[in-house]
Amino acid sequence: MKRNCHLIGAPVDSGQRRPGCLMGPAAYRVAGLTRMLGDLGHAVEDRGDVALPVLREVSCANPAVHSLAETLGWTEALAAAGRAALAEGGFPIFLGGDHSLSLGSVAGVAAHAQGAGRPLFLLWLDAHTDFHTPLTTQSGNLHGTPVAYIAGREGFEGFPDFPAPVPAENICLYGIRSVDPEEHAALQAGQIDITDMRVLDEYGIVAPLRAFLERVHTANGMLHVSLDVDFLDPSIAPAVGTTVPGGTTFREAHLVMELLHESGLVTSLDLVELNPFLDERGRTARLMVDLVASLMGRKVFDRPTRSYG
Ligand code: HAR
Ligand code: MN
Ligand code: MN
Ligand code: MN
Repeated sequence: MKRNCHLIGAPVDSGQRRPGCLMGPAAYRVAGLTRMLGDLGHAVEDRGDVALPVLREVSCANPAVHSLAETLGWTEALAAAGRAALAEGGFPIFLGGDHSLSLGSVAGVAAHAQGAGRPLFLLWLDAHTDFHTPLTTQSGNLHGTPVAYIAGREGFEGFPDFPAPVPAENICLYGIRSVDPEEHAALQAGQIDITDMRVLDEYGIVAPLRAFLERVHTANGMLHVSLDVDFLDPSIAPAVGTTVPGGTTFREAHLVMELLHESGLVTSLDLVELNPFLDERGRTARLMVDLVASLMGRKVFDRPTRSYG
């Protein structure tokens, strides 16, 4: 399926404290993202980088939280950009930027899905569950909160109400291996599907993903994929501020992308947490671009498309 890709630069670095993520969109462009998509036969519209709007004054009951106003500004601007891309029939690809950008990208996608009367599903490829609220985070880094916002947890005072929170059974957290106690308690109490590395070690990278994709297919859902660089093992993807050992391998990650392509179900994508300042000669940026290539249809041999369900 040929797509009309809308590249949406999101030079967000307010969701954590280490400078560098704001260079992410530029690194993806330098690594050849646009050319690669064109070579695969897709149309590409590079919408440039989203600009941060004028900030409001806001405060948070948790004194650890920092850069709240900036994060809110990004949330609103990126939600509008994502919603507009989908309304035009585009396939939005958000070039981050730290993971707090998903507060906005997924809000925009959810607003569109609600208008289209389709259920939204979320595949979160990450070492972390990002299930804090602004009230539970100890680090104060809001990149650790988007899944809670998307799932409709309380504690996001000052944020726009999330349009049509995504039900727990439509969320799949994949590759998880770092969870804080407050997140753990909240996730234990809920129904979100947590495919942690323990599950992937035992069942392999394919079976749990196929089961999730089958549910998306059956429901005629839209599927947003959020790819955090730290989903990958640090040995192949060093350019991220929050490395956690024991991540997915090169082949596992490509296989995930290939299965997603074959499913034909993905309708929007985030690329997050790339910090080019921490990279080694661009290798992480290039790996991320290659993974997007697999997601968008690059393969060694063409085989008949599989259907799920
Ligand atoms: N859970 C930790 C915190 O809240 C680390 C969160 C790190 N998040 C990301 N994105 N890098 O997954 O501070
Ligand atoms: Mn267009
Ligand atoms: Mn993350
Ligand atoms: Mn992470």
